[in-house]
Amino acid sequence: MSQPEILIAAPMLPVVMDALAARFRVHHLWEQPDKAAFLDETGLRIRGLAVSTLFGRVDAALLDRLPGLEIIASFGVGYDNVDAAGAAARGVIVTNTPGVLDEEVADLTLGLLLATLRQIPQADRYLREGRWTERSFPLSATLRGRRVGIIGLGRIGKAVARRLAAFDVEVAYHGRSRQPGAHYAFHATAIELAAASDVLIVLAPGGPATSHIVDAAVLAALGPGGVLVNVSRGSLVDQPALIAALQTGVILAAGLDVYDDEPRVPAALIALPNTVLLPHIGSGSFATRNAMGSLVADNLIAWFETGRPLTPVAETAHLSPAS
Ligand code: 8YV
Repeated sequence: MSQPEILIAAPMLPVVMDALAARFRVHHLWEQPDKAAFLDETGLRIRGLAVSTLFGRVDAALLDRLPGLEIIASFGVGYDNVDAAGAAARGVIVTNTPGVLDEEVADLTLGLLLATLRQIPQADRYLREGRWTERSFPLSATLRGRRVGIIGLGRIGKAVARRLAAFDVEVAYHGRSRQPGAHYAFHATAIELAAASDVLIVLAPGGPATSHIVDAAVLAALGPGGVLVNVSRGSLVDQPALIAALQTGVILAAGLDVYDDEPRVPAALIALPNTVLLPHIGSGSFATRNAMGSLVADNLIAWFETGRPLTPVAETAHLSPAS
């Protein structure tokens, strides 16, 4: 039997490319000089699509060009880059990479929180600039005694909450619903959580349902000593409102790994001394990115070998045969 044809939309890690090339007839979309002509000629035969957020959005226009598509394997736990509802309506399965990055992102979240509160990058710059010899680095804020609110108590949120327990701070959360079994205080709205917190950590998925869940009012409720940490998606925070809040002392500081229009970060955010800004590195270790890449390849392999994807997203889970 001929090998299924797979389209890789944008360059991916060798662990994905090699695994797919070994089992499938693979096409590289980014190498096509005339993408429209390539899709006209080959689109009909493509049965699997591998994508990462580097590619941009998998939308109806692309799905229209791939009428024989059975599965989209997306790199990352967040899949707001894929029109999953549109895929489901066409009977196309979407998979993501949950589970393999939770601890890594949780580690980074704690690192970013501490870096923001204790001004670790600022202190490093201070030393390198030779300023320590002039005078001691100014005193910083602290994690001690802070109440931490988590927006989105999913797998990563729970991994962050577990770590925070070791830091001996109070944890509460907001999410779509109260989670049975979670012993942290639940708040029905983001604004109530912010009002009851000194640190707000944003960990919910992106997409229209959570767009600007942290807006000017939530930042005002967090208050002048408050710290915002966002490691999920830029879309959850009203970025201009955040910049204004940081400029005017509505909140104390922010630690960000994600932005509205990555990799472009507003100059106003960069100019602020009370921000720690990371270039979306939450899952970015060799080991974790390779584990995510393997799961992308394994989803495609499992689908074409057994008819069962490993980690379909909720919108398309019903399309997988029951096990
Ligand atoms: C990746 C992420 O950086 O998993 C996610 O949702 O945002 C990150 O782990 C991203 O998917 C890389 O493309």
